[in-house]
Amino acid sequence: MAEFERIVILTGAGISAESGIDTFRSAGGLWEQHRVEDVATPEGFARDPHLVLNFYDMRRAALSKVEPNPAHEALARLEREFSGELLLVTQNVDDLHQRGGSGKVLHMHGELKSALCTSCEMRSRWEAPMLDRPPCPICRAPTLRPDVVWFGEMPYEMARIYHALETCDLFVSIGTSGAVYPAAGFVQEARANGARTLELNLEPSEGSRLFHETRLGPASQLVPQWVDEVLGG
Ligand code: BJW
Repeated sequence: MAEFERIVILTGAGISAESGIDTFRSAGGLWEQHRVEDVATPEGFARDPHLVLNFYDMRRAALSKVEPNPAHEALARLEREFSGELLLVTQNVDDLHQRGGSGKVLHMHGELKSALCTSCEMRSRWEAPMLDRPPCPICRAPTLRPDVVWFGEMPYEMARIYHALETCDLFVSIGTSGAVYPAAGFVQEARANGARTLELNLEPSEGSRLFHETRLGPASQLVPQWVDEVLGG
């Protein structure tokens, strides 16, 4: 593979699928059992906070039962050994990139292990349930919600991401369906600025035709192979 100096990687639910975390849009996936409007919108939370807090409490608790897979570990190796600039952006709210060894991960859709206080708007590291409405560690108000980005809300760190997309020479999308914006538009943004674009996915995503190259297969195989190529190993 040609030498690259600035790489942006976007990951989605597919990278964690082989660790045992359901994707959203597969049959039997996370949305299959829930209406998106009920559990992933501010309106759904306002309507039924109990349902939403319980949904996220269960997903947070389930993190202790899963482990990073070779795809997460390969991206951590890339971070350690790549001599250029690397930005790892994930849409995932799990912590498997960090536990796989990545030190710098930008969680554009938030994190299960973070709480957002709707009173003081501060974010706090959070591992416990929220269903019993515990107080905010900062302002003490019982108004915590999951620190995740729901439909209609602004994802985190967009300025930093768009700046990296404008200047990267390689954009790689791993295990995401390309169904949710703004992440689904990153490939066009990078391409418009001259980057090479590569998709690694189990099956073609909605935006596959937008990439210069698509490789199909499980992330646990494709990602370590690609990292070996980049590192010349
Ligand atoms: C494997 C594999 C294996 C399986 N190996 N691969 C019309 C046009 C444009 C935009 C909009 C529009 N109408 C509405 C919007 C905006 C809306 C949106 O995109 N809606 C769409 C439905 C069209 N977006 C928003 O509201 C966003 N905010 C926003 O736009 O703000 C305004 C703004 C303006 C300008 C700039 C910036 C912003 C917010 C979106 C928030 C999404 N939140 C969620 C929930 C997070 C919390 C939680 O986890 O509960 O994020 S929704 C859900 O989807 C979650 C995911 O991060 C996200 C993406 O899902 P992902 O990761 O792609 O998973 P799947 O399941 O879809 O796909 C899995 C993939 O893995 C598949 O491709 C498989 O093939 C693959 N796979 N096994 C490799 N082993």
